[in-house]
Amino acid sequence: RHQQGFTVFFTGLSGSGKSTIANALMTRLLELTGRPVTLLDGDVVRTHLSKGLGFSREDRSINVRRIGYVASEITKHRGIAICAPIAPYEADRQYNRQLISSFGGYIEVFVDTPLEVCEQRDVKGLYAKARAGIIKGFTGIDDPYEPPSNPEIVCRTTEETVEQCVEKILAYLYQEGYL
Ligand code: GGZ
Repeated sequence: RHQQGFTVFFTGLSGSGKSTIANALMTRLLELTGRPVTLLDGDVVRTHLSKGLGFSREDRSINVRRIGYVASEITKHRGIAICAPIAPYEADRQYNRQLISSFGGYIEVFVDTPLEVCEQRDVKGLYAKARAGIIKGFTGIDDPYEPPSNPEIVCRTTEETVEQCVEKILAYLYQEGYL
């Protein structure tokens, strides 16, 4: 069978839970499909693919579009890509959506965790540094996050567990014929 490739593109604030859900989704997709799954996570991308880029509007845009380009190649060759950058700008997400959709599925997942919750969690202590002015231009504090206007799926991590978010995404993928 020649199944279509697809990309699950997570977007949300730092500490929203993107990486956690993305990793759990990858595990489930590997179990269920046996197909190759490529995870393009923020940290790994910025140490390799986007090494040297910072967090200006321009650099974030380049970073997010590079991720989109790699995901589009994977999707074109019938693979499965999972991306999990903040991707704060609607224009970059729309650009990726158009590019990836021309080769296969594009499923945008908005991890809609309120800023207050991300800040309370502050797993890496970055929000505290941003509040103290040690980090400048931190998303949600003194840099913008434009919420997606047309995501396929919204995950509310204050109301749903990681497993429930993953099951919701899998149900959508079955429903749309990607699995
Ligand atoms: C936002 C920053 C910043 C600034 C460093 N703003 O919790 P993390 O650490 O692992 O997730 C954040 C990550 C964001 O990188 P992305 O490539 O996902 O961002 S974007 O899509 O906007 O290009 C955070 C860390 O990098 N980090 N400085 N100023 N996050």
